[in-house]
Amino acid sequence: MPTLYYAVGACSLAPHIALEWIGEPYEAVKVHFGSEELRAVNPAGAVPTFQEDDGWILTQAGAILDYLAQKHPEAGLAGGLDLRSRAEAHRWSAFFTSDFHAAFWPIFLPYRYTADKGDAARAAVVEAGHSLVAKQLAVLDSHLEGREYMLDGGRSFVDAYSFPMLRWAIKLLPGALEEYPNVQSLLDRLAADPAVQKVLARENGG
Ligand SMILES: N[C@@H](CCC(=O)N[C@@H](CS)C(=O)NCC(=O)O)C(=O)O
Repeated sequence: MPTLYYAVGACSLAPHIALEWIGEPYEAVKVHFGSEELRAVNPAGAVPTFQEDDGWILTQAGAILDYLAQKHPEAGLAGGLDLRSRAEAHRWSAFFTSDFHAAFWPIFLPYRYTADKGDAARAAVVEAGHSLVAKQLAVLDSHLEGREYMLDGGRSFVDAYSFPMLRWAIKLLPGALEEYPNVQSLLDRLAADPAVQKVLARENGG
């Protein structure tokens, strides 16, 4: 059975949601970052890691999401099929990988961004992370004006990709999503989805 290795609440939540939307059998295995079990399938020790039933392994959230959407066209998660729709899907997938996800690193791992071990230096890095996240939320909010989902034509794998990061933002950003009503609406829409709720309950041991 296809297997997703995930960590609770991490970016692996995105392919976890996509698998649930697709509705075909899969196994979800909870792992810890860098654990021996995880490194046996992905030497980077990171999630998400996806394994097909013939043993083939795919890493990188954007690649896994795109692969799942292409593998299951019947689920309608790929967005449109014309050249520009494909480009839009890649554009926003890249945004979540490179711009939005990366904006959280200084908040999650401030010690990687300063050699100064003091609390003030650490707090300054975290604050810089908050600004980075806010910048990306403004981009997202403007894109979502007048839209229900990230891509034309309804729900797609890109919306699944947004979900873990929007949860991080609402928890970590001073002011949460107050200044980003369109982003808040997307988060609310996804949080109300029964498949999303099922995955959250599973990840949290429910
Ligand atoms: N570029 C990778 C990043 C994966 C990543 O860094 N995942 C985090 C969780 S959100 C992780 O596993 N961190 C643990 C580590 O790198 O040791 C992707 O998009 O899949």
